[in-house]
Amino acid sequence: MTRKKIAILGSTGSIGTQALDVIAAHPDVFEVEVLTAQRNADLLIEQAKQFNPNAVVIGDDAQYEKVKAALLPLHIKVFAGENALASVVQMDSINLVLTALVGYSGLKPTIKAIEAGKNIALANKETLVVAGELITTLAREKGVNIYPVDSEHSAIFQCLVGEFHNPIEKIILTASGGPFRGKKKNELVHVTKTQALKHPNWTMGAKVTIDSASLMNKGLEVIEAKWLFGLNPAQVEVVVHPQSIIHSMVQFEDGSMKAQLGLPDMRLPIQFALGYPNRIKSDFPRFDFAQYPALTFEKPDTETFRNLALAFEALGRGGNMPCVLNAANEVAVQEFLHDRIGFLQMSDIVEQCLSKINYVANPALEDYVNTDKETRIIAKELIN
Ligand code: MN3
Repeated sequence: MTRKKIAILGSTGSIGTQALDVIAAHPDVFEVEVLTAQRNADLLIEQAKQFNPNAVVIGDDAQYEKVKAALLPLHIKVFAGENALASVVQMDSINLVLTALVGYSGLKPTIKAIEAGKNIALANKETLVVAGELITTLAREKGVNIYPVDSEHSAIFQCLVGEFHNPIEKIILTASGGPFRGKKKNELVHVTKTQALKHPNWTMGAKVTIDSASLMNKGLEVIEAKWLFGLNPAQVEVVVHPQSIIHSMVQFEDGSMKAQLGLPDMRLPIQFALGYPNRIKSDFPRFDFAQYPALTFEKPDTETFRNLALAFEALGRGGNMPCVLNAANEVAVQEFLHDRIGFLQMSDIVEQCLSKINYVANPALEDYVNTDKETRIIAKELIN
């Protein structure tokens, strides 16, 4: 059996390191072809020494010499900068590109990889939020498959295996509710980033953890699901399920519903995306019903957590509005992480950007680029 050659964009982040754990456990199935990191040169060097890829890219030019010197004796090619990222994903030898970059930065390299006909394991949900129509159209043209890594979308994908010809009536995305579930607005005015960064169930990067606390993560996932599975907004429902055992559900046209369950462990959806269509034996901890006598469900509180409603609004308006939502949120999260705005202000900024930025009905790539730029400027003005 030939091994799948994987390029990991963002190998030093939470998804990237867990993907390398999966690959290390199955050297007979996978090999690492490319690793890329934005700033963490030390970890990138360490990973390259362990996995011996064909090439690595360090985003930060200033660290190029350091990485090059460290990997020269191993004959690993070293590149630096954004353009290098865009060209390295097109290398002939790559079978699958795992996009684990954070935020908008994932858009261009994902487009380049699809243009080169590479199948994508998509962990960077913002790519589909910003430019879902463009990405999915391009993928269809190029005959490229996009395998979801996000646990909810992986769950839906797993429910759909063997059902691809059967229409979906609706999907139900589950949400943990985050660390502030049950709280009201007046209790959220003064919450700190330390509190927001304590997710009850999942261990993830800072951006997605803040998004989970504000329910923006679920909003972004609603948009991501729309594009991955070709749905109308009305076919996407969100239910709060604090135990994070059911990772999401699909209801078919006969009324039957399928769910995918398991302990919250990102390695499982990562491994499923990398290994598809095969399920690979793992030693991940197994779920035990006796340990969870009560799996509970409740409606999301969109009065308090307005981001989820704002995401549905952006999706309903379409065009460049999801791109506005994403850019405004990326700025808001950064400002919150730097203690410059409060938790509730994040939604204010997103809402105001959605009303201030000009609507573009059928955006091309440059419209997305401009919308992203303009939104970031407006969002920063609103803060200062
Ligand atoms: Mn998720």
